Amino acid sequence: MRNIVPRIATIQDISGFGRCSLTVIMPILSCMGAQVCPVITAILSTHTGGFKNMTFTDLTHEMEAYINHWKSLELEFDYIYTGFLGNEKQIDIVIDFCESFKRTGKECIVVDPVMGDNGKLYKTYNKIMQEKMKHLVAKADMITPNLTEAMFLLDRTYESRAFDDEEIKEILSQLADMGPKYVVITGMTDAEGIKVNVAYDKIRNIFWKVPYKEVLAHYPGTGDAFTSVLIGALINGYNLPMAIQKAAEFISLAIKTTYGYGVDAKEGIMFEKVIPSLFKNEVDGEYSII
Ligand code: PXL
Repeated sequence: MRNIVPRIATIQDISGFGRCSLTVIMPILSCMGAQVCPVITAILSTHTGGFKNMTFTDLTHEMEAYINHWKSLELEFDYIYTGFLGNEKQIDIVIDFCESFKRTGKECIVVDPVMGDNGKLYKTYNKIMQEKMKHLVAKADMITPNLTEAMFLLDRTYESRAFDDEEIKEILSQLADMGPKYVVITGMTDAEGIKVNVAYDKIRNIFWKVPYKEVLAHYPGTGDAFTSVLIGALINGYNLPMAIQKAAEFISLAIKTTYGYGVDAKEGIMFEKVIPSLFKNEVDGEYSII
């Protein structure tokens, strides 16, 4: 870490209402002790997950000058974190950003390839973006796809089923072959029917399986919260499986809390209610090498 306060550039949209992208990422990472510097790709009145008549202001044309200013300031980042991207030009800009700001080789580029869920691509995603995302993944040190995104990146058919350890390892290795040193896939089910987040550390050649308790309620923005807590935990010195566990615990707690209040799921997880849990160091639960 080169900056006194770890510095993260994050390239994301801001959706004013509905708790996703920057409105989730910035508070979580600030609480975990990072300085968050956003490159804003678009301004939406809400996320795209179900509110009628949302507004969308595309900022693609502003991004180049914005980033050029940062280049002239010779800013250095410890982490570069990218999420939801709105069009193929933005993916090119992000690839250029990663190349320009990877100055010492110590920076960690985290790509959350936000493309879809439950076996389907988001409506904003097309084939060209799906192909370009593979180039961005090749630049990443770490990727955090869900199972749907993992399958799209590998051009495999999505199947909502259990996977045995050998299949899990094969999927993780194939993604690591695309470039990243660390691969984390969320939301898989293992051969025993247990919900697991899984990971591969290519440097140490270790595969991890980190079980979590499934909460049967779906909210937008949970992927953004997961990757933010994961990065925050890594910055705070957690190892990879413990960082995954911390992120999963935070999401379960936030979902359980939100579910209890019975508010409309479109409003996202009430992470504000559980922010204090980020400050405790211990994580519970098991994880194993597979
Ligand atoms: O949480 C990912 C995300 C980010 N940004 C926007 C979205 C979504 C998911 O739906 O709609 C605008």
